[in-house]
Amino acid sequence: MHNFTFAFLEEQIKLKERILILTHTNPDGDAIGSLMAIRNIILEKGKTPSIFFSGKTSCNLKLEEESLITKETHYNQYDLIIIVDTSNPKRTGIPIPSNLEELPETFIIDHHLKKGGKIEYPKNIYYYINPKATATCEIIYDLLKKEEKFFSKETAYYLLLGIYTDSGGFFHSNTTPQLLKKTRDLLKMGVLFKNVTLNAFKGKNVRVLNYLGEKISDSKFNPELKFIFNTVKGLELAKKNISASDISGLVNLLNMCSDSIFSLLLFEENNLIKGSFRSHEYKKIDVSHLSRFLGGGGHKLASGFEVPGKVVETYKKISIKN
Ligand SMILES: [Mn+2]
Repeated sequence: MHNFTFAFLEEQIKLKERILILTHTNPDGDAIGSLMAIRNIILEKGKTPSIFFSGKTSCNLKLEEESLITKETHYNQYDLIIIVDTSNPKRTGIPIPSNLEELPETFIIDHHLKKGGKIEYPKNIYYYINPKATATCEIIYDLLKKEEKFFSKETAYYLLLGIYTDSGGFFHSNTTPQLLKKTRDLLKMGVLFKNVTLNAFKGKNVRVLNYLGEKISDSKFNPELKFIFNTVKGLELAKKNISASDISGLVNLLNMCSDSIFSLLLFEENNLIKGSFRSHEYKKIDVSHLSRFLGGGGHKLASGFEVPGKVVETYKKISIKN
């Protein structure tokens, strides 16, 4: 689903002077990779765009990248905005007007579908959304290749960072033969694979490993519905000086269980519960149905939702107290 070509985006970049690139808060490897890839592409055209993101990142950010972030910023300081890896401008961490028409010309490149799967944007917002793509970086790669655009080795590095992290290091079922072919092409450009893997996943310290161990050993299995789950509380993490991104792989670790058809992790903080579901292709369940039922969204094998309240667990039941 798209209403622009890369050539059109390039034209707009040429015409505009004040360009801002945004991504979702707590950016992952694909968010950072796609943001930096677009930044490089614009730099190579002789313009210096501003970049902004907020929160903690789950990939190892180089200090150089962190130092590039624009501090406080407002949309009316720009005449072109590019948003990557989220189709919801409100998830970018900058104040967004309730009427999106007030935004300057904005381009969205993403692989997530909004709740309900509908795309409704005013005319000043152009979108390129492909929910079949493994990563936003894969979409950018496809756009560049399709329109035969040149891109540098540095851009290729960032594209591979996003592809590698959003496929779980080629471990998740979204690792398609086409994705591996694209990876081969990027590596052929001279990208060092060890740099990608080093920057993609943080090493875990003893404190974090012990905590993950605790959460695996006291995870619960529901024998009737055949799912494995656990709850993590923000306060508990703060006491142990562990960040939410340190344990972002926990739901995948629970999903290693072959007795369950899916794993569920509930993260409770400030009277808000964020739930994550994971499954595997062989388990034959579409967890996006579950998260949609709870007002969220996502993919067949990885989805999530948010509900206000606190988790109340009893032996047989998990309920939510407001
Ligand atoms: Mn992504």
